[in-house]
Amino acid sequence: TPSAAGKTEKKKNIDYQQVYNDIAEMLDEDSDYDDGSYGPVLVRLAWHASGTYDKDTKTGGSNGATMRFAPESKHAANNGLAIARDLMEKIHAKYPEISYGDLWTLAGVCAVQELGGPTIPWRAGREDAFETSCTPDGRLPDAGKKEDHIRDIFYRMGFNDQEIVALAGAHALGRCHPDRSGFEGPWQEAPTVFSNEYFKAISTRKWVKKDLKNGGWQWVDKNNTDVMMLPAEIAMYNDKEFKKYFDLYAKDEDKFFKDFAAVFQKLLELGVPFKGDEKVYHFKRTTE
Ligand code: CCH
Repeated sequence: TPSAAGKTEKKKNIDYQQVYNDIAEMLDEDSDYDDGSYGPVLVRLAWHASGTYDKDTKTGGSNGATMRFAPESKHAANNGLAIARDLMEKIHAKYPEISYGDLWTLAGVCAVQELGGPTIPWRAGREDAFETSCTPDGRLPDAGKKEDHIRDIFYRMGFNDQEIVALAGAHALGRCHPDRSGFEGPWQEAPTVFSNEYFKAISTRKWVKKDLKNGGWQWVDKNNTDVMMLPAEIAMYNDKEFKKYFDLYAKDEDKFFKDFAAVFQKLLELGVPFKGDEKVYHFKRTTE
């Protein structure tokens, strides 16, 4: 059962590197799942748990892990994330002291690192809340909308244009599922490797519109119609202010990795009431 919100807890004695290692081991345990890794869906869980933050009301964010509860678990944006939450229950059973917010964000960090991405500094300190803290529907971006909507959503969290584009680079990982978002396919051909390939794809390929069976549409690469871009993404790329950062990260992967590490940590920490004396973890990859 979740611990009461705000309750002062005794110092937890959790080996977070061991938690990381256990999650890492789980990532490729089912070769039939998608492209052979649970990493991408775990990154999406960490992001959707965090991206509900509203800087003005200081509500939402990863702190309460309120996606455990309806109505938030049933928000259309969260379709498919039960898979990720169920995986994390197995880890939680082994480490019952960890808060779900800490666990889900640590899993996002683990997935990015294990799939080849940068080291993401991580701190513990989230406390589980109850369903009364669930955020209203509509706080996460709608992929069918345009760049002004994307700005509204991410400015509400406190990000600027460059940070928004850096975060979007996470779409190097994973794919869209017709039964989750209604869109279909990965953003490029190597969806289990964290890289700047997303930026290379969006900036160098010829994107054409494709109608979908469900009545919607998306962009596909003219030369490989299995890879896709969301309507919101090409709208962003066509925006002058956003475009310069897409082009920057397409040319400079080191810069992307550095900026992504900082902005992903910022995302995962939005609204978390740190006391200031938390240990900052730089988890060791299982391949190191
Ligand atoms: Fe995303 N994302 N995302 N995304 N996302 C989807 C999948 C992933 C948008 C829309 C979608 C971020 C930002 C945005 C991941 C990480 C991040 C899908 C398909 C849609 C639609 C869902 C499905 O069908 O399974 C939009 C719009 C934005 C606005 O900018 C950010 C930020 C991050 C993380 C930093 C990852 C990873 C996936 C793949 C999930 C999987 O299961 O493969």
